[in-house]
Amino acid sequence: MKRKITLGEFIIQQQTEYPHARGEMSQLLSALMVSGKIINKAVQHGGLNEGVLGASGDENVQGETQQKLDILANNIIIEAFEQRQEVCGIASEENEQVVVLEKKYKEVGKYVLLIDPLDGSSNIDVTVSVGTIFAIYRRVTPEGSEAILKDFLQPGLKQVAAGYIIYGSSTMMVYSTGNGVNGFTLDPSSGVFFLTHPNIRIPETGPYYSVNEGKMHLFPKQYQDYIESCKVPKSEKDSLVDCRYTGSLVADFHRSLLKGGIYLYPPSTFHPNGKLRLLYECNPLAFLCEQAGGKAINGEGRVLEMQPTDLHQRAPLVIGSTKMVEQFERMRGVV
Ligand code: P6P
Repeated sequence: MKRKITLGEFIIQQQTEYPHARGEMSQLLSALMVSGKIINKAVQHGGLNEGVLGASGDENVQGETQQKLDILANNIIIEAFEQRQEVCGIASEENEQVVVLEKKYKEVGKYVLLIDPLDGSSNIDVTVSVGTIFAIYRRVTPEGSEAILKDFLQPGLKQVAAGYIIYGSSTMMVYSTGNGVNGFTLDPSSGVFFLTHPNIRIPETGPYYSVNEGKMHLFPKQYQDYIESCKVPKSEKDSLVDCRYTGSLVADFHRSLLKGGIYLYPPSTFHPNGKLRLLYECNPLAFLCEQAGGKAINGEGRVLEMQPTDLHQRAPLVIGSTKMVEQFERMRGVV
């Protein structure tokens, strides 16, 4: 049987489709692949690595407890790009300000990278899947100058690539450069990512809804009505929709992407704009979801059309199978 193609081979194949490509995007994706392998090793070893698990004792810019692995994953990615010249700056959940990469080379890159280095990290100590989320944009300021905030505060529609690496029962890298979504599974014995999920399409409906029902009483009525509608089949023919919620966005989104379903992080009295960050959580997943034929809204309109005003701003998120998101919209008479 012919072997599956590797992520590296796939990236090169994709590059040949852009005759003028200079290979920078290929190099950038390869750097993320390498970072993912190193982070995967730290995550999979968990408690075996003395002192790697648990909280760091510090808080991130959001005032949330930083896990030691959050900081480790963040450093792994930043260090990977400090050695290269494709990216002129990085914005991270773990850094209050953008990280401007030195002009170590004759020029700095034409791309900026936005990351949640280890989303769901509070789950690590209990061995629940976690993930790295990334978004890539072309800079909007002149090449050669230092990256500035304006390079990062771009609408999600401007993403040139986005994806995630999920560290779960297996480790996968799922990404899109705007021509569909493909998934690659890491073979631990060889350290190679192989194409296992070509051209992923999200089912137009699915068997799961994913939301933290413990906060149901805090949600706006539209969200409460939709969640209740998932529990009451409209008729005998309607299959029941089950609840699945891991508390790890990447894991909950990955399930919806492959099986069909909907994930909701609503606004609430605690989080008037939801808890998830627009730039490095909502936008990259919304890009992937739309590329796979799904829908992603902020409760009002398309996530990708939002004009960011702050690096760490939050946004409500309703994302997944198109028919389920449209059912949510009908609860407010939108569709
Ligand atoms: P809650 C993890 O902190 C995260 O950002 C997402 O990965 C996850 O979906 C969400 O928060 C969980 O938040 O309020 O349900 O615990």
